[in-house]
Amino acid sequence: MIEGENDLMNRVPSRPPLSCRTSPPQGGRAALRVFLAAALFALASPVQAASVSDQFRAWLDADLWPAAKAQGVSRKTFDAAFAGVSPNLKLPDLVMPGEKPKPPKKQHQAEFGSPGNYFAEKTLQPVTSGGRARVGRVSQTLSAVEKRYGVPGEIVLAIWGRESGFGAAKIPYDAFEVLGTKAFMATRKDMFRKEVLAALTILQKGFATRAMMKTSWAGAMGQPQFLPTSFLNHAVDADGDGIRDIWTSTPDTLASIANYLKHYGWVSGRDWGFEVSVPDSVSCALEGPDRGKRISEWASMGITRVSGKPFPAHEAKAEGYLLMPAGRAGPAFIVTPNFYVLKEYNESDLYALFVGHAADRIAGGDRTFSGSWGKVGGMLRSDIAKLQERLEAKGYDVGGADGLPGYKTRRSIGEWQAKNGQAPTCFPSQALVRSLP
Ligand SMILES: [Ca+2]
Repeated sequence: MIEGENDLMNRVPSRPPLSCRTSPPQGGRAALRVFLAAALFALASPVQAASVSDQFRAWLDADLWPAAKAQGVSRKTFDAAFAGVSPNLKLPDLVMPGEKPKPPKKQHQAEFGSPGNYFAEKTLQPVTSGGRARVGRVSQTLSAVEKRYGVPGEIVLAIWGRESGFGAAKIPYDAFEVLGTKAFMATRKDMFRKEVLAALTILQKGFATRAMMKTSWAGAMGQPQFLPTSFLNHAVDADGDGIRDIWTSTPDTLASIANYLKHYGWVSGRDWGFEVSVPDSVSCALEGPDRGKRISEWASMGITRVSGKPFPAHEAKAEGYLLMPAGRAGPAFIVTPNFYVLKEYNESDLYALFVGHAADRIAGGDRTFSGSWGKVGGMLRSDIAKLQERLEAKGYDVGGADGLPGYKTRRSIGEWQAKNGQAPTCFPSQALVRSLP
């Protein structure tokens, strides 16, 4: 069991969703709204656009500067960081000054969308074949990293590939433009305020130059896609040049990813998890990191590995957790505490599963899941939120009615279905929205 694991963390990414990190999401209504607002500012109302910029400048001086100063940032550093910076109104998830934030109706984060799309071969292949191609090239670094941090090389490669295409992804934004805009006017501005202050600390302490500090549109920096607080806490200098260079150094990037996982409790010697068959006699409502059992107990309930092999002996006597990301409409897994460590990198079951699965393929050759994903994940967030509210009204814990179907929502659905004489599916559906009073 991971300390502090809860459904809020389960369903709200602690970091920006990586599928959206290198380019703004296409077609998201919120993004479109912001884009239109930005276009309106630019075309029809230059005075208003100027006024947002003026308000940003006033906020920098009156609000952010005192906070930065209090943590040891000099005026010179502060001014250098924000020289020439004005709010970037094209970034998604912004709230115009004077407006109220609106919860998104549509699901535009791939991490919480259709699992079938998320695990498409065209998405997996570049990570797995790219990872295999690099095993030889960076073998010395990988074995040093494995030895020092206890994290398997293929896990580090899978994250590197997923986050930045092994450093090939364009990460073109200025950290202070993105983080400054978001701290000023994003839906999660408190979180970004901490991040922009951390970015100022990085600059003040000379850990990186402003020119180096490039981010995705979501403010995540460099090849491991670290937010500035993660950089301060987890980045390491592995090539010995004295700089924690997560932008251009491969050894620093790989060691920093492994160090991050180690800090979050990666258990050396344990797997991340195994795909399994779950008989109908075992309820899908048993899933979740707070319902762990010895893996041998899960096996005695009739759960078997799809490979036909038994669970490794050292795993069988340790704790494991049932994971069914699409309920009965998709593959099932017994995962270890390391699965939840991967979720610390991005709070989504599908993300952690992608990394574990890609790592298995890098190490052991391409294979697909034995179970197939049903047509799930296409519902509107607003409809899932409606379902969650109805379950909450009946006393079920769904981890907050946020429209994201995390394990608390999935198993509450299963429990309600069982209680009402239905075969548990443990996943939201339109039929459930209609039938659940
Ligand atoms: Ca270095």
